[in-house]
Amino acid sequence: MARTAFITGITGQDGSYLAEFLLEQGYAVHGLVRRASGSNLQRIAHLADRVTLHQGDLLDQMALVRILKEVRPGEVYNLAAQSFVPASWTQPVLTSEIDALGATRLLEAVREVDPEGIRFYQASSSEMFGRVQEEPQNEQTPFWPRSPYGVAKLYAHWITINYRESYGMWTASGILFNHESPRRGLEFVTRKVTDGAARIKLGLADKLALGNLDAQRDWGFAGDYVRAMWLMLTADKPDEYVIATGRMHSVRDLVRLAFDHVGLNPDEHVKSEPGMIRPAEVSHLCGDYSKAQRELGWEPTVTFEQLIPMMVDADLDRLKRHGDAP
Ligand code: NAP
Ligand code: G4F
Repeated sequence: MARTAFITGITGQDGSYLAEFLLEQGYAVHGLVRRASGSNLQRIAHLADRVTLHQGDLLDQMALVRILKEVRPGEVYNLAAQSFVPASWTQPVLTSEIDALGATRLLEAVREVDPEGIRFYQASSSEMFGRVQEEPQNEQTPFWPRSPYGVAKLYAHWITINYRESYGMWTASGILFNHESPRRGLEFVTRKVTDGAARIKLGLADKLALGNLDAQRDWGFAGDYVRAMWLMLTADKPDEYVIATGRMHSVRDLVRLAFDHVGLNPDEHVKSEPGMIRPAEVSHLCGDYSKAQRELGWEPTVTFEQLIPMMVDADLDRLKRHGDAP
């Protein structure tokens, strides 16, 4: 019989790649979708007849219990979140409700429905390291989150560990560093830059306003990172793992690579706006993924130098075919 997985956040970047990956492994894939007045299914439109969607919300405890009773999954991947860091300053309470308490609601649903049979994955984040306490960051590095988002994710990270320690539940958590793809939301910096470079190349725009160009991140490819989630949930024991590339680049490097790829000089188009600097910045992040490599056999396959041109090409292609549509 096919193994059954339930994914919250299936309509997001990672959810769409994870659904594809699990279908390839022969899983029956179910996902949680929020009711919206317009479609939020673009990223999984190509999977429409292969996944089963359930309407619900991480804010709605009863719905989560009802859906788990109906689906009876062996694996639950909690990817749903308000995932945009700046929005966590303008909507801190909502961010906490979804990203922090949402994890507790889902863990409670698992505990109610099948605490021994369900394996649980929590999407933790390198944003929890915030003001970093050592270089590079590994599973033992102390946390110092710098945004309401980071604080909420840290709560979810610890409640995931706590349910393992309190109830013996099979709960794992991946501390994932930034990962990107052509499906990345347009407000995140990689996609903003690749979309911006493509627009300027095609004459649809002339300027691109960014925030802190000196910030540095460890950027990997989302397709690689969802494979790590599955390796964690199918491992012999539940644990925490850093997933990263171990290489760090600045936003300035990112801009240079994207604009070089389309033969443009960024100095003529890109500027840093003081108003776009965050109230508290995470200046740099770089992950040590050696535990995942050793215990899960995971390593990244796509480099930053491959990732960014791939995203620029996808944006050029989309803009040529559909103009301004996302
Ligand atoms: P994303 O593209 O922003 O997707 C977020 C998903 O969560 C969407 O499917 C969204 O649904 C759903 N969602 C939001 N609020 C919800 C709610 N109240 N109830 C149910 N679903 C809700 O994020 P992503 O990049 O795929 O990231 C996946 C997860 O990994 C997130 O938890 C994120 O915080 C975490 N993470 C991401 C990265 C990264 O670099 N991408 C790194 C570390 C950790 P709609 O489509 O309806 O909005
Ligand atoms: O792309 P970003 O918005 O990603 P950020 O804040 O690192 O968060 C992402 O990665 C986390 C993992 O560490 C996830 F947990 C989280 O859900 C999300 O996926 O910004 C990256 C850096 C920041 O330092 C920001 O200040 O780029 C800098 N930046 C400079 N100009 C900008 C811009 N970021 C955005 N979004 N837009 C700008 O114009």
